[in-house]
Amino acid sequence: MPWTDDNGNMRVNRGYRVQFNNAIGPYKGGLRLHPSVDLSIIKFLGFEQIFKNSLTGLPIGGGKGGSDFDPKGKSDREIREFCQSFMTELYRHIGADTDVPAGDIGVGAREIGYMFGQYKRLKNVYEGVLTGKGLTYGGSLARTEATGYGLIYIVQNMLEKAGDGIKGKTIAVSGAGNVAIYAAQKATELGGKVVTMSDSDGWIYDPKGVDLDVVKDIKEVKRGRISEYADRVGRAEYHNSETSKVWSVKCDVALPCATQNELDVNDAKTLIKNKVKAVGEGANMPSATEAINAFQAAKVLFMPAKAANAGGVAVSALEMSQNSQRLAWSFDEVDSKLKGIMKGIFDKTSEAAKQFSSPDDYVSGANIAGFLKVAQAMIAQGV
Ligand code: NDP
Ligand code: 2IT
Repeated sequence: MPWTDDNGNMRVNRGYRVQFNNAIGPYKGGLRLHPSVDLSIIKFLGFEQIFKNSLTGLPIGGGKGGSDFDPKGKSDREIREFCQSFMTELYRHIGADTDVPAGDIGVGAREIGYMFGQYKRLKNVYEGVLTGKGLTYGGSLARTEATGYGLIYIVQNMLEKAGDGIKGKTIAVSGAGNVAIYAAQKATELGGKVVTMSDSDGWIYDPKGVDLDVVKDIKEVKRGRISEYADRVGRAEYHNSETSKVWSVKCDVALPCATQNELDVNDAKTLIKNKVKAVGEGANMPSATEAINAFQAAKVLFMPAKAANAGGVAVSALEMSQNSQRLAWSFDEVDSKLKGIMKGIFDKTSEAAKQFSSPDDYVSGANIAGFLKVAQAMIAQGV
């Protein structure tokens, strides 16, 4: 995708869309803008998305896309031109009944807006071809909050089954983007204390609980760095990511919400030594396989990404429904549907865990419950 930077130089980036499986509905999944993006990353995300989307119980297939374009430090004009160029290629492959992209790392309402405008310009159709849209043109209330809220709802379900809950827990969150911020917000609302957040440069520790108004101002308004939190909140510490990670902090619940492979086996060992009770994956595949094995061996409750972060795509599917009906539901209506969907995912995952593995093995439970529906649909359709 060609675009021009603010100095008038022509730049070219590579874009991807992997349409992985449409047995149960149109391809559905986010678009990621990050310099690390390549075909391999988009394929693993698309593969996970198939089973995550199946778990939601809603009619959505699996896909993923993105580009190695780096949005950091770009002007609004550069972002707009890049997004328009991306859609100039992508529009011929997508559609409300074919493939419905959304946001992911580096793609929020601003980018979706520019892409939606370009799609409409090229196709002359007003349809729900993208989700995560702004509220003035077909977006759903609670989509912004959905992934983070959904994560906390399912972690709460998991803790409740073990006779416990979020209330009173000390929580370590990584990331400071869309998923991290709204997970921290709901966890705080339910009486938890979130003591860490991070970005790729470093992390903050706030012993009194992170002030989310400050984080939102830094990240959502100023598009700044998490280090600014420690400048603004005197009691907080800032640590460089080269020397340590949020997982070194003692916590009851750990919520990796930044990116893949951000929690390795040594981090898992530290968390276990510090008596972590539960881990919920807000990001996609943030924990290394050996880390997951260590958590399960130590009887730490572990909810894998495809179940834990499915609230985002679930509300995306609700946005598609609202667009098709040409209606807009209230925040409470969407939020209560989200809560029900996360409970449904928890129940399906627990049930499959009990039937095919052991009761607390949510990793096998989510894989098997997600897979069975897709496999049955594929066989029924004559594969
Ligand atoms: P955002 O772009 O809003 O935030 C990403 C956060 O993670 C930032 O704090 C970013 O820091 C950090 N991060 C990203 N890449 C890296 C990296 N390579 N190393 C260290 N830190 C990194 O993205 P989201 O919050 O939307 O996404 C976070 C995770 O959640 C991803 O794994 C995504 O796939 C997953 N997810 C997102 C959903 C959604 O609805 N948005 C739904 C389900 C899953 P920095 O600013 O320094 O890059
Ligand atoms: O990983 C994910 O589930 C997302 N980035 C959200 C996808 C979507 O279509 O809302």
